[in-house]
Amino acid sequence: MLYSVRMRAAQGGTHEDGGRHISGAERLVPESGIGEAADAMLRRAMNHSRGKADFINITVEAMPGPMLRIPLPAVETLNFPDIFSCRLAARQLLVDNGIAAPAVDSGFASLDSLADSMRGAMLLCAKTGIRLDQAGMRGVRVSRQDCSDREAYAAHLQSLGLSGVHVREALVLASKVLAAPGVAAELCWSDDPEYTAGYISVCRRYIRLPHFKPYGSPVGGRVFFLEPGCDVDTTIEFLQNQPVLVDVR
Ligand code: WAQ
Ligand code: MG
Ligand code: MG
Ligand code: MG
Repeated sequence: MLYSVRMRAAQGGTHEDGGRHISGAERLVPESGIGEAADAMLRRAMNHSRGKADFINITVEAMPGPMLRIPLPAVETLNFPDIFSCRLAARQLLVDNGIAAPAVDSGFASLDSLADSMRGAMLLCAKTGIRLDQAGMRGVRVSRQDCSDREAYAAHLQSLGLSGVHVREALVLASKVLAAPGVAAELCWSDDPEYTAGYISVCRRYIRLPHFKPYGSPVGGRVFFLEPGCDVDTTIEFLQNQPVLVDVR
């Protein structure tokens, strides 16, 4: 049996009371790994570059149901030299893969205009760019996912020349999002001020770009582009609740 261990941390009160989102994390671990996972999350929440958390919620929950196994997408890095060229490349790739230009532009504008971080993602129509979820400033949180084999995953990342917690977590999350019914693509960059990189994922590819925002900016987030006419509730249910293990194959 695996357990979902998840954390959310805020500053200035709880998320529900308008506290500022600092950090979140998601793991699936056996019973023997709960303590270590929770401890790592606690330390991370208390030493975060976005600021010191004064509200930290760690939830531990048994996951009795069957885990869905899904593959990792192919990983590519496009080393464009600045924000303008990275964003232009991301935009073109999304448009080339079926996301309408107004929807892509709406995605960038939605993230750029965030006054503060959301805990979750915005769901936008891939054709019109209109927001489809009702989750407001909370957003839709992708939860109950992890890699199936931590050593194999670390070795895989190392073989790609990648390291660090950002890519490790983002690639697992993006794998689940790509596998979700109704999801066509994702656009993401970090809200951590020292981490300017982001990615788009579409058509089983995870494409990293090093510069989505100026160094020092706390503005980042996630947009999921949904296939027009999909059942939004089914997509949200999968993203939030379906336990998923990502396999390195
Ligand atoms: N579900 C939905 N949205 C989330 C989740 C989640 N589980 N976790 C984070 N977000 C949203 C939320 O709005 C955050 O403010 C935003 O994403 C950024 O989260 O290949 O580190 O954890 O080098 O800061 C991408 C590039 C790193 C990695 C992304 O995001 C690479 C990153 P962060
Ligand atoms: Mg994170
Ligand atoms: Mg899909
Ligand atoms: Mg962050």
